Parts: sequence; structure tokens; C-alpha cells
Amino acid sequence: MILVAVELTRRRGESHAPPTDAGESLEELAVLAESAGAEVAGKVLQSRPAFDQATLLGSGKVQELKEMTAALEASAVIFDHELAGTQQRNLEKALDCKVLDRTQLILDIFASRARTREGQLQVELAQLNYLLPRLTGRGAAMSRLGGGIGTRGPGETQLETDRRRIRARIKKISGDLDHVRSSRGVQRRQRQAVPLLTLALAGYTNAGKSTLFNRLTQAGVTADARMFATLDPTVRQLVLPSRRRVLLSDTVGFIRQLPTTLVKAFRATLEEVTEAALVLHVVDASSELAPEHIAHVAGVLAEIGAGGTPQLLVLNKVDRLGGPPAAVVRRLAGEQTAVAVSALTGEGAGGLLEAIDRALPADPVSEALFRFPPGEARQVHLLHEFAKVLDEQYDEQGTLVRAAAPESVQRRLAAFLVH
Ligand SMILES: Nc1nc2c(ncn2[C@@H]2O[C@H](COP(=O)(O)OP(=O)(O)O)[C@@H](O)[C@H]2O)c(=O)[nH]1
Ligand SMILES: [Mg+2]
Repeated sequence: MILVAVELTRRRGESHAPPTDAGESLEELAVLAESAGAEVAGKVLQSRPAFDQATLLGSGKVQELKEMTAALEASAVIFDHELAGTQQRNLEKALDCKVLDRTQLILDIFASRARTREGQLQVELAQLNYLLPRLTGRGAAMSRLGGGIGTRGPGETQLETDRRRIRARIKKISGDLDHVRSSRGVQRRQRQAVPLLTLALAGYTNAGKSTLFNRLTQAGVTADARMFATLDPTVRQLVLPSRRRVLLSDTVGFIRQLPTTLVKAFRATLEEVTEAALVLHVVDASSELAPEHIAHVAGVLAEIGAGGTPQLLVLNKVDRLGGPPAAVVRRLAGEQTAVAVSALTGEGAGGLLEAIDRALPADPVSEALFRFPPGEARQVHLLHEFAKVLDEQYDEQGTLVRAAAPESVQRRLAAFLVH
């Protein structure tokens, strides 16, 4: 994968325009590409006074890029800009490889991360809305090909059919979304049946969420992953100092230059955060933009209904501060509970786990008796996983288990409790 960005050089008389931060944006694109599972083989940054209409880049740069693509055997080129349909096609032809733009990459990440029904629908809606005008572009090219013979060649008919199908799908999704929203309360209650408290990592892309996710769950990954075989790789269990087990979920990151067309899809994808018992708001404390990022993330969390969820501010990358983090913590945290860590070096990780323990709602353990009819081995297994089994007896009516179990587990297995 090769990444390309164009930096617009300032023209005379425009010296007050904010500098376009193409370099930083390209760095963010690299993190996004990696989180989508791509390997970044190279980056290209070109300065130009304006975008080229046909290919975004100048023709010399396109040729250079073609050679680079061939030499690195790159499977695709991602542009850090929104490409028009014609630009994308021109570039694919010129480079002889797949071309994506920033919006497509982000949509791809959202699609792989959307867990709630609403999130999935919003992402599909955004994908279709992205596609629709690009089909039109292809149609224009085709009718030009057709010349005076008539504008409705076979390609055009197909295009009309495609367009109609997409519009119908958009309409259907919009209807479904209304329905999903009205039944959201029901879904939430169902999801609360998950036997463990969930912590959600939230924050900007590049803040270090995934690094922290790996750091914290390293010790928590058990050989017996059967319970979580169905969960995606962005959810793992974590053992806290109190020996409580919780689930840690790595959510989709905030993006600095989120195309406005994707805002709704992003918020819907983030919706799972509202289900969390605790939000770990991760910030790159070494970034100059940290205060803005903190405020923005807090604002969005409140807007999606997670404002009331307990939050812990995690000031990450303190290894880059070059001094004791106390002053930065004071400056960035304000009234909030905050913990300074370095996900990279592990500094502060123990303190973070303790802070999580303190911030989480209590899930007290008490002794209880359960009776499982035959055929409920899964539930018995659940108890072995999440409770301390004190005694287990078998008879023709099934399995009788006495266990010290957290309240959340008892709630989950309420149907089997013996009173
Ligand atoms: N110096 C330093 N770099 C870090 C730290 N945590 C993460 N990083 C780096 O920051 C980049 C983004 O990290 P990642 O975990 O992918 O961020 P995410 O987008 O929030 O998931 C990677 O290059 C990490 O190696 C840290 O504590 N210190
Ligand atoms: Mg990540």
C-alpha cells in the first residue's frame, strides 16, 4: 500500500490562510491504513498550487508513482483526499493498480468495526451515498463514448438499474434506521445480559488505544479462549488487581479530518461506548492538540448518550514528555480523574488498572446455588470461567453447583439460581 497526499502551496496574498497540515494528515492516514490491516510500503507528499482536475497529481508525479508502485509491488494506492469518480478511474488506469481515497478507507474501517445494528446501517448508508455520484460519473463517461448514436447504450441501462437499486436500498435503510432507533431500548436490555462489565477505549486515532489495549490485556489472555471465540479481536478480557474480570473493547478512533459525510456513520459506530460500564478516554498527552482533542471527545461522548457513563482520562505517551508528568496531568485533567501512562513502555499501567478498579461500579461476589438441567453445559462452563466453583454434583436432573459468583454473573444465570 502506498499513501499519497498533496499539500497545496500558499498563493501570494493568502498568507493568512491556515497552513494545510498535509504531513500530519498523511501520518494519520498511515495509522488508519494500518488499523485496516494494510502494510504501508511508502508515502508520497507532493506540493502543488492546486489539485490537478484529471489526476489530482501532476503528470510527472503520476509517472513517478507508477514506477514506485511497480518497484514496491504495492497492491493499492490510497489518496489522502476525496477523489472524484473520474479522478479515481484516471488514476487506476495510469497507475495500473487499485486506487482508494481517504473516505473509502475510513468507510472500510467503520464497516469492519460497526457492531450495533444502527452502526452497520449508518455505515452502509454512507457507503451507498459515496457510491451513487460515482456511478453517475461512470455514466457520463459512457454516454460520451456513445457519441451521437444515442445516450442509452447497454452500459447506461445497467447504470440506471444500478442507480435505482441503490436508491431503493438507501430508502430501505433509512426506514430500518427509524425502526432500530425506536427499539434501541430493547436491544440495550438484551445486551446487558453479557456477563461481564465492559470497558471501552475511546479517543483519537493515534492516541495509543490499540497499544494500550495490547499492553493491558497481555496478561489477561487465557489459553481457554472458547468463551470469546465469537467475539471480534477488538474485545478481550482483562483481569483487574481485585481479580475481577472485565472485557476491554478497542473502539473506532476519532479522526482529525473526518469527512462531514461520515459524521453520522462514525457516531453510530461509536454507539457501543454507551453500553460500557466505564469509558477509558485515551489522549496523546504529548500532542499540542491534546486539550482540543479532550474537549471534542468529551463533547461527542455526551452527544451519543455516554455523558453519564463513568469516565477515566488516560494521559498516554508520557514517555515523550521529557519530564515528570504531574504538570501535564494538572493542565489537561482539570477536575477529571486522570492517570498518566505510557502504553509503549508500560509505565503507569499498574496504576491505571487500580484506577479502573476504583472507578468501576461494584460487582460484589457472593455465594449462590445453581441447578443446570442436562444440556446446559455451556452455562456450567460460564460459571467455571467467571465464578469460583466451590462444589459440583451430578444427578439425573443435571448439575448442582455451589459457587462464589459476582452479581453480574448471578444476574446472567438467574434462571438457574436455586432459592
Ligand atoms: N512514545 C509513545 N508512543 C506510543 C505510545 N502509545 C502508542 N504509541 C505509538 O503511537 C502510534 C499509534 O498507536 P495506536 O495504539 O495504533 O493508536 P490508536 O490509533 O489510538 O489505536 C503507534 O506508532 C504507537 O507505537 C506511548 O505511550 N508512547
Ligand atoms: Mg487503533
